[in-house]
Amino acid sequence: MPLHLDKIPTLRELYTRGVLKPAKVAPRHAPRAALLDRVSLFQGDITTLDIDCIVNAANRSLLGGGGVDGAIHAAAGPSLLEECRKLNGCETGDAKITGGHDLPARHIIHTVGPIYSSYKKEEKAEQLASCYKTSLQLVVASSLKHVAFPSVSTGIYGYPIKDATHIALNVARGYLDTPEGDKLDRTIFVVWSDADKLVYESLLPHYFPSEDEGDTV
Ligand code: AR6
Repeated sequence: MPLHLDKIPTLRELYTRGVLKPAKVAPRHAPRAALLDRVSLFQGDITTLDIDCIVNAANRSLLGGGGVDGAIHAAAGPSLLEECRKLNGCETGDAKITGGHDLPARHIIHTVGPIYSSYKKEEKAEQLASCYKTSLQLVVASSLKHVAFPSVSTGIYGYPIKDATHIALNVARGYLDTPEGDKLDRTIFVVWSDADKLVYESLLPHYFPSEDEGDTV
């Protein structure tokens, strides 16, 4: 069943319901009321979202795989693979856009996250940040208004969920604070497991504090 944008709860709704609670320590960013209506957390299948654009956690071939990539190709149908064949792959940290094919979403941005290694933490962190930043830039450059991200690299590619979530939220907050970011109406973080949902719920208030939170660090 396609899920329309107005059924996806915003951070404001999640604060009101008590799902999100103010951070216990001073948040990293100043509260910005407008962002509470423009960011969402959603638990479920990203392929059901009836929005402008969803992001795929792909591999460098862009020719499909397991995890969310497999789910997106299965739901979008074989014509997505045909379009992907023409893209000549994608570098780690970069992103390329296709149509949504049989998905309710109009477009798919395929980004390639790093395969995690604790020996190259900084390089991996830069590559993962680049996935989010490049994808957000591509959304705006394509005049799209909404985007949904899965938790890139944290499944088969093994990136620790807490570190990856800090990177995702930091890049998104930084981008949404720019004039380009102002063009985005909704950025949705999609989680699959309960454990990942808890991580997002605990970290979101540090990057997107509710209006009545105090000083930042
Ligand atoms: N909707 C939302 N999130 C999902 C879905 C879904 N339908 N299915 C899985 N997830 P992963 P990666 C979550 O492994 O780590 C593929 O083979 C999942 O629980 O899909 O970047 C590619 O071709 C996890 O939180 O992506 C690459 O080879 C998150 O999506 C490789 O896996 C990402 O997990 C990429 O690995």
